[in-house]
This record gives sequence, C-alpha cells and structure tokens, in this order.
Amino acid sequence: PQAIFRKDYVAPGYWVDTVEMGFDLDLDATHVATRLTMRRNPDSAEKDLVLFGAELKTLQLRLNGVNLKKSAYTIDGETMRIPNAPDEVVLEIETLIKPSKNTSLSGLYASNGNFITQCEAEGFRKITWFPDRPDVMAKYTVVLRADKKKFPVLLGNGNLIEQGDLGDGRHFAKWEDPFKKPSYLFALVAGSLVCQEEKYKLGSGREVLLQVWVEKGNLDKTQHAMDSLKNSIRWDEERFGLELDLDRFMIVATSDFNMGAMENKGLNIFNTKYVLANPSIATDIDYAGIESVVGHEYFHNWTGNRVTCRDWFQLSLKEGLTVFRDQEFSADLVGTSTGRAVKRIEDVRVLRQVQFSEDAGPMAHPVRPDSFVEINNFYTVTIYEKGSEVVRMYYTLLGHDGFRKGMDLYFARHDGQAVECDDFRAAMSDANGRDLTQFERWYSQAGTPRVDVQTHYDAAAQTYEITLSQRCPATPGQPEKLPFHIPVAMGLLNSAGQDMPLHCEGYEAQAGVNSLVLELSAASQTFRFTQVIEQPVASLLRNFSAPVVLNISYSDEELGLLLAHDSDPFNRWEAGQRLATRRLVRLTKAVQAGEPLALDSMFIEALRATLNNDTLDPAFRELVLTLPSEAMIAEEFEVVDPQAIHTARQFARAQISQHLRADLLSAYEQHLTPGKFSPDAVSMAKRSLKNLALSYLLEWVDESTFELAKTQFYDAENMTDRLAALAGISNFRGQPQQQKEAAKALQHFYKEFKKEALVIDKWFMLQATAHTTDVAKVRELMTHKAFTLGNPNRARSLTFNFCNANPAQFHVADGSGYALWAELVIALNKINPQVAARLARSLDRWKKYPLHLQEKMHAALEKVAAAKKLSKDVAEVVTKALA
Ligand code: B3K
Ligand code: ZN
Repeated sequence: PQAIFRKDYVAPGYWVDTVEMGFDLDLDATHVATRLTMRRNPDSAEKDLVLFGAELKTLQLRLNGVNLKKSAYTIDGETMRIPNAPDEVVLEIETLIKPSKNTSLSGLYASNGNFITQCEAEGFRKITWFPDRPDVMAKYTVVLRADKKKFPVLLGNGNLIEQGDLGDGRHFAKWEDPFKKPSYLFALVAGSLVCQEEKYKLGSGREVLLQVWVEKGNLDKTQHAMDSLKNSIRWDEERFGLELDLDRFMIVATSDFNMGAMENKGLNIFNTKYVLANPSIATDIDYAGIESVVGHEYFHNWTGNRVTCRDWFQLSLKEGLTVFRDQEFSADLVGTSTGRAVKRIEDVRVLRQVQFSEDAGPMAHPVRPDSFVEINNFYTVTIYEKGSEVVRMYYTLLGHDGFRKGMDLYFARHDGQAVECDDFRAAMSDANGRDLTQFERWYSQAGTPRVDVQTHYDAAAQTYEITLSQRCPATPGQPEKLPFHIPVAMGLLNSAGQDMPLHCEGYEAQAGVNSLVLELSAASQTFRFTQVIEQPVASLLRNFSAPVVLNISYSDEELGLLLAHDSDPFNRWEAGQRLATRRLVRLTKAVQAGEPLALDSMFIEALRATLNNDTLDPAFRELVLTLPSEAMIAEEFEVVDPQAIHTARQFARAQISQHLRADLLSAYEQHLTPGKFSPDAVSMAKRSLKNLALSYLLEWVDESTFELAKTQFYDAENMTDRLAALAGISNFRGQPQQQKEAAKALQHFYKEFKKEALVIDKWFMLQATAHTTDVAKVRELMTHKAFTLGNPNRARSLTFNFCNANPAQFHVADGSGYALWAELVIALNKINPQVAARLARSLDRWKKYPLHLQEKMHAALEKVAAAKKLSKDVAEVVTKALA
C-alpha cells in the first residue's frame, strides 16, 4: 500500500462555499443528491478540481448545468480529477449507496434498522463525491426524506429549519448548520428513537435545547449522560470562556460503533457504552467513562470543530488538546487535590502501559506523524494520550494563567480556520513571550525519552547537585534524536519527609513554595541547590510533569520515605510502584530460575500502613495497593516471559492476602456503601477500595471469603459490586464445589442480563480475562449464541480482551493463541477493516518474546499478510510489524 507524506501537502485547488444535500433514505438503496458551489483557490498549485469517492454508484455529474462527459474527468482509485474547470463551479452529483450492506461502520450505515453516519476520517466520500479533506470547510443545508413509520426521527447537523409530510407515508426534515465545517463533521441519524430533553440556560442567559437520543427501552439510562453534558457546558464556560454556539445540542447512542464517540457538529454520535447507565447495568468505571467522553466530544466543538486540522497529520492538534481538556474537566469535577491526583495516576497508568509500549514498537510515530498509509490507524494513544501530555507540558511550563492566555490567542487567531500543530505552539509562545522553538521536537520525534539522574550532596558546603541526562531510543525512520525541552517538577524531602525550602541557582526562590519546575533542554544539565542543611531525598517529575522514563536509583528506605510522606501524591504512589516493580522483577527471575519465592516484610508493612491510613482518600489507597500490571512488569525485561510474570504477580498477591488478612477484612467492612447507589467520587472511592480488598482476600483460598464474595454477588444492588464479586468468584482457585458455584454465578448473571448488550459484553470480558480461560475456552465462547464478530463491542469484549489482557494464556507455548489471532484478524478484515486493524496490533511487540514464541508470532503475521483482499488498514499494521 501507498504511504501519504506530510511534506507533500498542497492546498486544495477549489474551495467549497455551500453544500446542499437531499437524502432519500432507504436501507438498501439510498439516493443522495448533492449541489456544491465551488470557487478556485488562486493560492494553490493544484489546478484540477479534485474530488474523492469510495464505493459509490454515480448516477449523475453536472458541472455548471451541463452533464460531465466521461472524457471530461479521470478516476484513479478514490480520486476524481476534473481538469480545466472554470473558476466558479456549481457541481451537481447524484449517488446511490447501500447502507444495509455497509459493515465497515464508516459512511452511512444501518444499526438495528436505524441510519447512522460516521465520516471521520474519510467516510464522507462513501456518501458522495467531495473534496473530502479537513481544510475544505463549507456551510451545509441538508434535507432528509424517509418513511414516516419506520424512521419517525430525522436528525442532522445544526438547526432544524423545516419539517413536514410528503404524502405517501413519507416525511422530511430540513437542517441547516450555520457554521462552516469540514466534511468529516457531517452527520445524519434517522430511525425509531426516543429522547430525554431539557432546556438549559447558558452563562450568557441564552437558552438551548439539549437532547439525548436512544433506542426505545433505554430512557431509564440517559440521566448521567445528560448531567455530564450540562457539566461540560458549564465547565467550558468557566474554565476557558467558551460558550455553546448552537441553539440545540444532540447526543445519539448506537450499539454499532467503531470507537467511543464522534463530535459531529451539534449531533454527537456515541457508542451506547458511553451513554447508557443506571446502577444496575453500569459500573463506577462506566460512569466515569461516560462523563469524560461526553465532555471530550462536547469540548471538540471548539477544539476540533471551530478550529480544525489543516490535514490529518495534525490530528493531535484537536485530539491531544481535547484529551487534555477532558482530563482537566474530570479532575475539576472531583475538586479535591487527592481526587485530582487519583485521576492523574489513572491517566498516567494508561499512558505508560499502552503509549510507551506503542512508542517502543513498530508502529511508533511522532505526535505529528510524517506519513501514513491509512489515517484510521493513527487514532492512537500517541496522538491522543501523548498528545495530551504535550499540551499538559505547556500548562506546566506557562502556568494556569499563561496557558489560558495562549488558548485565548489561539481562538482569536484561528476561529473558523483549519490549522497546524505549529499554530498552537505559536499561540502559546506569543501569548507568553516565551521561546518554544525546541518544544517542537515533542511533535516531530517519536519515542519515549529516558532521563537519567545523578545526585551529589556536599555536607560541608551544604550544596546538592542534581544532574539530569536525557536520551531517546531510536524509532522506525528516526535513528538519532535531539534533546527535548523537558519540564521536571520537583522538590526535596528532609529525613522527616517534609519539603525543604528550595534555593536553586538560576531559579528564583519563592517563599513558601517548595516545588519547582526545572527545565531540562540540553543533553545533560546540572542543577545546583544551596543552603541544603541535610542530605535530601529528591522527589522528581512530580505529578508526572513530562512523558518520560525517569531512571533514578533510590534505596528501599528512600522509597519508603517518599511513599509515606511526599507532599506530591503522584510521587507517593510512584514510590510504591517502584517498590513493587523491583520485587516483581526479582520474583519473576526467581520463577524462571526455579528458586523459592519470597516477599519481604518491608514491602508488606508499607502496604499495610497505606491500607490502614484513614487520612488518605480510599481511591488513592486502592491505587497504591494495586500492583503494576503484567504488561507494566513486562516492560522491565529485554525478553518477556508472560507465564513467569503471571506466576510472580499472583504469588505477590497471595502473600499480600495472607499477611494483610485482618487489615483487608476490616478495610472491606469499613468501606461498605449501604443505601441508595450514588456515582459520586466519595462513594466510588469506597467501592474501589472495598472491592480491591475483596479481590485480595480471595487470593488466599479459604471458604469464608468465598462466601463473602457470593453474598456480595447475589445481594448486590449495583453493577460495580456485582461485577467485582463475580470476577473474584470466577478467578477463585478453590474446590470443585466452589468451581461449580462459580459456573452457576456466571450462568445466573447471563440470564439476568441477557437483554442488556452492554452487560453481556462485560460477561464475555470477564471470562476472556479469567486466569483459567485458555484458547479452547475462547473458541467455545465464540460459538455462544450471543457472540458475533459483526458488532465491534462484542468482538472486543471477548477476542480483544483475550489477546491483549490475558497474556499468560494468549502467549501459550504451542502458539495456539497466535493462530486464533490470525483467524480473527482475517475474519474481521472482511467485515470491518478498522476493527480488524486494531486487533492486528496485538502482535506489535513480537520481537520482545523468546525465540520459540517469536517464530510462531512471525508465522501468524505472515499468514495475515498473505490473506486475500487485505484492507489497507490491516496491511499497514502487519507490514510494519514484519519490517
Ligand atoms: N474524533 C473521533 C474519532 C474518529 C475516529 C475515526 N477512525 C472521536 C474523538 O476523538 O472524539
Ligand atoms: Zn477526540
């Protein structure tokens, strides 16, 4: 497949001023009439009128009222070129499309008999011929016509300006979007849907209509999404002074969706997973996910829609910024400083586990990529999560007010435009009078920088020196890297664990401020502190101030001090993780060498002290008590041994269970949340610690805790408690009697929730990730009547979770996991290339495994690469893996 390069960008030959569309909606054959008014772009090197189309039946093409002759244009792949067109053009196009046959879920497709669209990144070209690129922004007017009984609801972008009957059982709705937008933000929805709606008063006093549309039977699950939307609207006004610019804002939920949600102008379309919630079907994690995704899509209205991307290489301009905004939204909603830290830790965990891994593999790419084959493969954790870290670094460097000034300037300069990442950086720089030239490397260089730390204390001179040296590993196409501009937030702890006053040469000392942001911009730099009256312990990279790996050698005692006392909660947690990782690596090596396993009391006692520390937020304690995941431990090794890691981690969990038995039991009892379920931060924190305690208790086989879990499962009044208990029960290594009970509980759960698709997804997920679920069991579950590869949520629940989140079973020595993976990727490739390409990524890191596994992974990759009719999506992923 052919790659596209950022350096080849050419402005469009023609602009589009207005788009008028008429849809005759029919599931099997939808007729689309489009009228474009276009004018030549005198500043472009492109002289032809260029349009894109895919999988279209073209019925009519008229240019300025005259039918276009076959000889008047050329078509090559998805590209149509019309040479010698006049400067002013009215183009009339008629196309025929088949929504019911569209299983790719891109373009116009059917979901449970309703019409749904997904146009980002390049789905609009599956509806009509169009200059389908984000820098072509136009005003849209759309008329939808359909059978009134089957499709009573007709929704489009912007405002509803007319509706009525057409006779013969059909009706229409006319929608006008007052703002110009790129085609990827186009949307329509038609079908049988119901909505929760509310009038809402903006800060300015203007009243807007908010709607959450769902399929019948789901109206009892929309309140949380509605609340999240209102919170989002208020937050963007308060924090960034950004107001909703439409009179109406709609959210539609569909169960067939390739990703989480989509920010179409005024008509956001969501995966049901990020809309539907009530206590009996949704967990606390689901509630939090809904809040952040509703926020994310809403915030795109300014960062993405009003100011959009010049080309898809700039994707992180909108995604990194909008993730940063949704992270801040969730953190601000909790409000407390430990609440903020909990959110930060959760976000960093994902970044490290998934993005650092991506950055170390064959798909590593800069936040602003230089090339791609299929843009849909670049909606990655690098673009999103690392992109957000890059935005957060401006925030750390410029401060709260400086960042806001930069945002204000960005909108003042670029509202209504399609711009580049460099424009955002320029706004931040100009608004603050700061030179951010070197900062550009965060956009252009891939890979996770390593920062090595050396310290030296001179007791006689009372000086303390910290030398920071940076390096960044090679990534595909980028053998050498230049130094990054890295903000390192830090403090110094005395032997009692208190922050010491900071006097750093070159930095202004501020009374009462015991945290400082050092700026590392050279390959190596020494920072010198004076008036340091005792040997300090350095707390570096506070709040994870940069997306780097910090190599610093701490003793266990120093880590213990940081864990117990650091004023920065992130680094407190981090110290605990360092203590744990050190031990888990040692245990893994012992498993491999067949040596006896042991866990030392220093570590156990540090965990006990944290668990029992009532002054700490339970959610924070839960994070400290959670051991690094098997994937995180794997990153510590040159060659990964998944089974040894699993055995080591399970051993540590059992030891914690045994030694902290009484403490865990009392934590369990102290954090019950009787009464009405509420998804507020305090109750959620209690549930998370209580359920962590339960899962630990179940690691040490005894009957009473099994009974405790069973009671929690059958008596639970909310899904959080029910699912946690079921997970514990089904991973319990007990007697045959208890295994029977576990099977019964799973069966009971299925029966009770078989009508709730999102809960059945959890049922599959739970089994996919159970320790005892092997390849054969997955194959058996794939034959279950509720399983299908055709629905992305369902496909992900079982197969993605097994391949990505059950490493000890997936990487079984006979290679049967990889054979299953290859079959699945090939089967999905025929149905839905985007979903297939996601699963294809599961073997990205194949070179990190022992040779006998590498051979089998290589064979599986070759098998996929050789499959017939391989999509660009999958081809790009496996080609890069094999390179
Ligand atoms: N912008 C969409 C993602 C579109 C993915 C296209 N393959 C959702 C979001 O980031 O908000
Ligand atoms: Zn987004």
